Amino acid sequence: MFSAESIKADFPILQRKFPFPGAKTTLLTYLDNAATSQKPHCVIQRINHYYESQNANVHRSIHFLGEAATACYEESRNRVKSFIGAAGDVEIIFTRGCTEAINLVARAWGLKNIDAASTILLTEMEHHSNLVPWQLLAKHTGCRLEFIPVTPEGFLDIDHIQWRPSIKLVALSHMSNVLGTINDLQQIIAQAHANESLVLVDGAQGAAHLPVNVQTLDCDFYAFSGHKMCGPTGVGVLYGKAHLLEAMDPFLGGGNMIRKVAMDGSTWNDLPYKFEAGTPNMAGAIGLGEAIDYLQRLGLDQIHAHETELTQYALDLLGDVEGIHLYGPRHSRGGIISFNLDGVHAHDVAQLLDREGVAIRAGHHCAQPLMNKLKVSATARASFYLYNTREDINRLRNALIKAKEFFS
Ligand code: 7TS
Repeated sequence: MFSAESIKADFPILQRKFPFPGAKTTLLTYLDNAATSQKPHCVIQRINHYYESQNANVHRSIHFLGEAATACYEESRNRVKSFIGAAGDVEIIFTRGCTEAINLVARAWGLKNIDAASTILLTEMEHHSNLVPWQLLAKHTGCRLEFIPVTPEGFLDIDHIQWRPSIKLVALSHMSNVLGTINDLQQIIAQAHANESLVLVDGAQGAAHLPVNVQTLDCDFYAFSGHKMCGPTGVGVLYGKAHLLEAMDPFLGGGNMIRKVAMDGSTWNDLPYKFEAGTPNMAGAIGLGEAIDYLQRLGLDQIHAHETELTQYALDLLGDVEGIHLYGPRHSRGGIISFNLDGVHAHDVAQLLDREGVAIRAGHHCAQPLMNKLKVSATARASFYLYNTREDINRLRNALIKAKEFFS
């Protein structure tokens, strides 16, 4: 039986009481999971254990610890492979995070395959991490960027796409970090492939919350971050189909990514090492492996079902608050709710909620083009994860009512 209440007990930070001015000393209601998730005890312990008994550099030292660290690091890669259903370990590249993974593709694939006659298709709901790397590539190559519009309901207007051979790549988010929309990847990928375009999925808000199988989806690249899925910061993943990664040049140069180096040139290591220059974040990758194990024990289907149920509860409860404007669709969405209160700036809402021990984010959420589309400068945003409960949503609502009274 999935119980968010007992899952909460696995997270030390959610067991602490903090002194909030409006709510006295109390537990925190953490609703900023789209920014980063909290970490369960087992992940914190795993990282401690690594540093206390296994720490050495990987892929180079044949001593006992060197081999132990390498085995743990590679085992984590294998867990990531199974987690997203990749065909092989060579398709899993450890990066610093989702942002770096997307930049890797924009550089290493983009510079080789994109020119001034090419178009890259993005969407109006992208996070800056899946927009700016393509703008940088456009500066280098002169390629065109086009955007799939977002409908007033918060869905992608796929019928609007004019497919043509110049569209070489579609890069889109799995789930919007503002609207919560879960995009219909299957449909877009089928259309893109019929047009011989590749597809990169920004899975920063996907892999943490939904079951993902990259082979069933048939996406060409899938990028995500460890810290949004109970893992540590500073580690993320780029999945790429092996034949695409093979054909790409390296992104960063240095140790580990080479086979032979001479004064006048170098050759590259095999996958995945070709894309892992320098000493990697070993503790991070191993911590991510533990986080994946934790999520799999609970079940991604169950986590997704829990968040869907919680989101419907929250949409109903918040929808009744006078003067609230909720963004995003009513269905096909995950646990991210952006909103504004009439006459109150989103930052003031977040600040007043913070006094009550309710942590949300306010701002543009690194999606300024989408804010322009919504004709707002900022929204308040509550985002849920596996440990959130109906009681958390009740606290959110009560704190919102208090904030409204304060401003009226
Ligand atoms: N893509 C999406 C859809 C995201 O939501 C984020 C982070 C990123 C990419 C970048 O991930 P990173 O781990 O490399 O930074 N989103 C947010 C957010 O919504 N609030 O803080 C970070």
